[in-house]
Amino acid sequence: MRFIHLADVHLGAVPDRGSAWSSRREEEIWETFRRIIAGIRENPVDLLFIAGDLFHRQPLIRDLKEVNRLFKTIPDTNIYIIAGNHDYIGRGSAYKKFRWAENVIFFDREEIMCIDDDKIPVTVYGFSYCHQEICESLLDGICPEDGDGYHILLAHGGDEKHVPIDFRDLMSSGFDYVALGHIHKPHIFGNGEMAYPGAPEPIDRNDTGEHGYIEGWTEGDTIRIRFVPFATRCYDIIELKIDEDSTREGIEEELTEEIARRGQENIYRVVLSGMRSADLLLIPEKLKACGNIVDLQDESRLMYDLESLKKQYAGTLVGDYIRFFSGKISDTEEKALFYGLQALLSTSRER
Ligand SMILES: [Mn+2]
Repeated sequence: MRFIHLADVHLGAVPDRGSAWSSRREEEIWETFRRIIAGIRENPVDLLFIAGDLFHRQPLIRDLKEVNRLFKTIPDTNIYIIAGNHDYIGRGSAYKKFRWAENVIFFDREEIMCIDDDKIPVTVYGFSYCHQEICESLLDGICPEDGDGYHILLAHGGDEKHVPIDFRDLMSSGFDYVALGHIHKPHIFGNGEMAYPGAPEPIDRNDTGEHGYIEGWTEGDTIRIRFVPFATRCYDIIELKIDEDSTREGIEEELTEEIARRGQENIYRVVLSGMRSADLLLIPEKLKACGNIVDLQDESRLMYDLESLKKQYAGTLVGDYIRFFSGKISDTEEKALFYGLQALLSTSRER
């Protein structure tokens, strides 16, 4: 038996709204989903699990028609779907009256149901969201029913407002596999008894690292899984260290090279750190043009000539402040000194 476990596809999401790559990313989320289905068409699996948030928001009928059309192209795969907190089955939800293809099993209730597969000895358990939040620990004390075959649970959540989960309990609850959804970062528990596949494509700037899906198969009595990286691009953080010799052109060049090295297609958050001299003038727009940069954070501190400042500001608060830190100081104290100076000097200048 082989299966694929997906979650948090978030079809319809528009990542980094307002940026140059935003609409392309919207398409890529759909394309990656289509690529996964195409992969199943070429190399069929018995089961496909979609553990919630297939859609970023309430799906329209036409969205359901499109995924259903894709599901029809893999008739040998039974597809089990639960709705998550983003695509919950709210009042008037298109999910309610939709007629799925024969190979699709949609859990339409906010209570745990269990369904025996019609082809292979597998029982699938699951529940959907009918509300945006479920604060109740719906999974506490859950265990599989008696019966042969594999018992697989689909569940969406794991935080305070979305079905709090005691992961240790759930892992040892007796299911052969627990297919989770909701957390966008992939995570495999224990020896693979339970996993979050994460979002197949990262949805926002916090979804750093690899993204893809989980592939599973049976070996005798046990289920084995592996994470399959599949995303078109990733979010990454670049830290640029600045020192007193840094120049604007040098920093831009360094950033351009680093982006080329890590992947031009990826989307970056850039953090500037270190000490910069007073004559370094950075142009944020120029730095942002070095690649797909969603955020530029300047945490660098101005380098001060303490001796001359001390003389210049003798007898004032600034002078006293520098004197307070004189002698040997720790890294933290040095930070405090420079941050404090930056604040004091900028306010004294404003006056
Ligand atoms: Mn979710």
